[in-house]
Amino acid sequence: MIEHIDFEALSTIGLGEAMRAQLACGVADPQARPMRLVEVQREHLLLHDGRQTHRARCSTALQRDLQAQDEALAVGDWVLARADEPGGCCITCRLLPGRRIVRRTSGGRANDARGGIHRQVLVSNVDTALLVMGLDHDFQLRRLERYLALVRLAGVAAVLVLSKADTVTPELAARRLAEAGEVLPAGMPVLAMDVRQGSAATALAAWLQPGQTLVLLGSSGAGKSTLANSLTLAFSGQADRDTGAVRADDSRGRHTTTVRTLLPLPGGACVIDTPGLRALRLDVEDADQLADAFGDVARLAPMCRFRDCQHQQEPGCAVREAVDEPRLRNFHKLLREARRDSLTQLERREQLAQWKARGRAAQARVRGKRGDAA
Ligand SMILES: Nc1nc2c(ncn2[C@@H]2O[C@H](COP(=O)(O)OP(=O)(O)O)[C@@H](O)[C@H]2O)c(=O)[nH]1
Ligand SMILES: [Mg+2]
Ligand SMILES: [Zn+2]
Repeated sequence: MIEHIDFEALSTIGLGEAMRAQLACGVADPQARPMRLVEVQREHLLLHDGRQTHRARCSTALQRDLQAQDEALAVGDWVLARADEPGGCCITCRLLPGRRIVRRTSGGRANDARGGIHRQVLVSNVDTALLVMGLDHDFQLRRLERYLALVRLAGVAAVLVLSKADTVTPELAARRLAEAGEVLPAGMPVLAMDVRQGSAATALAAWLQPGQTLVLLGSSGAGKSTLANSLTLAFSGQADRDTGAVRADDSRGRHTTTVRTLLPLPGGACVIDTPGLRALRLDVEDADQLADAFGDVARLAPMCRFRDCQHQQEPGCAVREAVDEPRLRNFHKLLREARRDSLTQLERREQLAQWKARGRAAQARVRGKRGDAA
């Protein structure tokens, strides 16, 4: 069935080597064609076959399979789809995904089989994450650390793009560049730029090779959609913003990104634009999993006096001695969040009772003091 696969068309929507090899081995449903999920909409899914987009639904069997694994289709997934109702498709199979960026959600009930912990795949089959952060008031190291941990957990390469370089003085830009450098893993590239300019594409050319998929992550207003637009314009040479990156028929308005959308760039790479994430909980259980994003903590920990040092109050803590306090606080915060998610319902109730008891004790102390003063 390989002869029916249009590899050339698929290469325009980010078909990489691994997925090409998977397809070349033969597909499970010979009546279906490989396509890429470019957007999850309320009523249906949007697929791209390399030439055009198709509305699609998920087959009941696939839906059931995915649900049983606490899985769902995500933007960037490669799927097999058959022609369905006129103009529509039915997805019958998902190809084994490569690197995925995952966050935790607490949508489920605490007493369900997974203790209320659910994972949401934000994007699938991504090669590089562009972490976009403004050099203006958007600049926030603690948020950057969170995004860094998110992508390093996924094993996805990251590039820090500091946008709005044109809105700050060169001195401030240089200072913030240096500050960001302090929290980045060694060797991670950083670029400062005005992302509205065509030169943004030149600066990012190394990551925009054909077959590559990039995802834009960062807070709302950071410049992600603007960058996506600049990349599309640079490659197509078209001055019309409505082609490609921003759809003319988008009733939501062009400046508010509300869903994740995969945009094929004319150069052969793809970029997934995302809305800012309000709740970004990491999918981790223990400190070891944060080692990649907090390399300094991981490196220093063996030098603490106690082998099980938590880097909190213990004497002889090498981490507390050397790591900036706000950074270490953030490390603890990310861990605490993850552990709170991992608590069973019973543990959560016990924790709540403890907090209440502590609150009552504190109130009693205050009342006692007032009594003394009177
Ligand atoms: N001056 C300047 N403005 C920018 C830059 N990047 C984004 N903006 C502006 O910031 C606003 C938010 O950008 P947008 O791309 O919608 O942010 P998003 O929420 O991350 O997608 C828009 O008005 C952009 O024109 C930049 O590098 N320089
Ligand atoms: Mg946007
Ligand atoms: Zn320690």
